[in-house]
Amino acid sequence: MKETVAIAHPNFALVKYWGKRNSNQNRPAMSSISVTVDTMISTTKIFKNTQLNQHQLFINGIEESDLSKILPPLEYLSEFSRTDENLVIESQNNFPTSSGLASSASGIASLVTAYEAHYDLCLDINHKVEACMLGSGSAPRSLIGGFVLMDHKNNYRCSQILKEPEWPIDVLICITSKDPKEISSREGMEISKKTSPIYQDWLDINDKHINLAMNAIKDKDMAGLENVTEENCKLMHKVMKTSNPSISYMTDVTHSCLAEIENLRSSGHSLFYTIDAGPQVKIICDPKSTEIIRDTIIDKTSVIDVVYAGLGGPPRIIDED
Ligand code: 2P0
Repeated sequence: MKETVAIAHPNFALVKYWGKRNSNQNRPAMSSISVTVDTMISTTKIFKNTQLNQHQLFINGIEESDLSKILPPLEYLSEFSRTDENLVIESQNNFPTSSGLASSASGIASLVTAYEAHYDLCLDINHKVEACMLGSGSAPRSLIGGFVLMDHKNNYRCSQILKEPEWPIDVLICITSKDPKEISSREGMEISKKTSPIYQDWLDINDKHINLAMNAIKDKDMAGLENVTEENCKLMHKVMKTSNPSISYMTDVTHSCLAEIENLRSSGHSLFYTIDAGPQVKIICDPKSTEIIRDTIIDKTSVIDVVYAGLGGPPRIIDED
């Protein structure tokens, strides 16, 4: 039986998406900019389901009953493959799932990539963006390597700002907890959109943050990218906090990582952070400082682990027969 296996990497947003324009089709209300990382990987195998008359999804070997993130992309893609074949989808992550490490982005991007190859489709990037977005608003960014822009004013066009070797920076992912988050991003975004008094400010500042980050990345300006990334991150977490009910994904360990980042910065190291819908801290740094940053965070905080990554490339097929 034909099986197709694809891999994709997660991406971490420097200018973030938090809030949908349209919940039905899962369309973000703002543009975002991300980095794709290399050592973290979702591996997705697909093959025809001969046992059941429905799709089945297994994540890390356990069957998932909630198919709400994969059915819309599969329905969209079936218009290109012209088949209603049911699939078994087996997805593995080499990192914690559903804990703020963008597993849905890399999971969906690897599924769309596997599907395209499985049915010999030649989809253009805009169709792949659409398929990914129907699954997860951050997933289209994982279709591209390096620094990526997803432009909501241009039909969510995704483009590469810099290729991964053009500005070699490192990403250290401080794992502060492996527990799945209590409020999903999807629920949290809807709560913030409906209740945060500063949600409109968050929407209004998006253009400015996108422009600042675009210029900083093109100029390889670490200090400029630090300013806009941290300002954008702080504002998103303020939007979450001012929501009703108030949403907070950070823990004491998250805060202790932030304190060490300030200390390292005061000692002259070039680094900055971002935090998503989870307690993990992502540190972006000059490779010259990677080792000392990693050692310091491990020595001075109670992190479970610090995962090292460089910038990663686009998804790819690793096995087809
Ligand atoms: C981002 N996050 O831009 C932001 C920052 C989390 C915080 O996109 O509902 O899994 O599937 O579109 O993409 C995580 O949310 O949400 C996310 P859905 P998604 O990376």
